[in-house]
Amino acid sequence: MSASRPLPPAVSAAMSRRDFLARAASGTVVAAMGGGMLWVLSDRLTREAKAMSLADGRPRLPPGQRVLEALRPMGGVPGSPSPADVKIKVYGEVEKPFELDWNGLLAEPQTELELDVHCVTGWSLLGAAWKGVRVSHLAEKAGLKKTARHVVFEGAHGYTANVLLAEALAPDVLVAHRHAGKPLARPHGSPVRAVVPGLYFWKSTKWLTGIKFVARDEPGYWETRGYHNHADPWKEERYA
Ligand SMILES: Nc1nc2c(c(=O)[nH]1)N[C@H]1C(S)=C(S)[C@@H](COP(=O)(O)O)O[C@H]1N2
Ligand SMILES: [Mo]
Repeated sequence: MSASRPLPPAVSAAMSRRDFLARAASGTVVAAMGGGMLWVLSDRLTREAKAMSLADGRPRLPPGQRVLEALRPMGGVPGSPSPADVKIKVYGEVEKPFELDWNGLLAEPQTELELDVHCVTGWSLLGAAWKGVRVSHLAEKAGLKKTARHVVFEGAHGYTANVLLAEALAPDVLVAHRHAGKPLARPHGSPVRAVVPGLYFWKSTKWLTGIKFVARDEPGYWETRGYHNHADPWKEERYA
């Protein structure tokens, strides 16, 4: 929606005319509504990101993406919100499978990173803080077998997402419990989610219950429903 077009009534109710004009003047546009909330894509942030490159030369913003100002909840069936119910199985092609509860997760070495995430629906959130434990650390702790080739991130109610082992072991792949300086919000996977910033965001399983290392690939929830098995945003691997 362009900033110069009149707003639908529900949108004008959610954002005052003054706020809207200020946003329009600063180069942001109203993007979408969901659950009575307004999500704002920023033309200015999108322009700025388009001028940036990653260390390896790829553009910072993958093709076909626009920059969102804050994380947008994309749905899914939540698991228990209680830290007391956290139980993350680390298992499969490993010598020493184990389970992490909430205190166990917090007792592992913590990593804080500013990451970019890219949703297949076309929004990206750049440089927000995420805190948690590296998947590579958990793999090492479990004694990864040479037979492991893929990782399945398992969530509540049977949600799964598959990631190539080498990509899951990248240093920016986290089992995260904090975002933007706060505990994860409920719609974003509280208490614990995976964050796999190199791939479209559906790979980042919320309400995480398991990390399964497998020898043979196991396409997950969206990968068996028409989405690309790999999901590289820079190759626009959106749909199969
Ligand atoms: N357990 C679980 N994890 C999930 C999903 C889900 O439905 N269930 N949806 C995925 C999809 S499609 C996206 S785009 C992201 C959205 O994360 P967000 O709601 O924090 O933006 O979570 C992913 N992780
Ligand atoms: Mo999604």
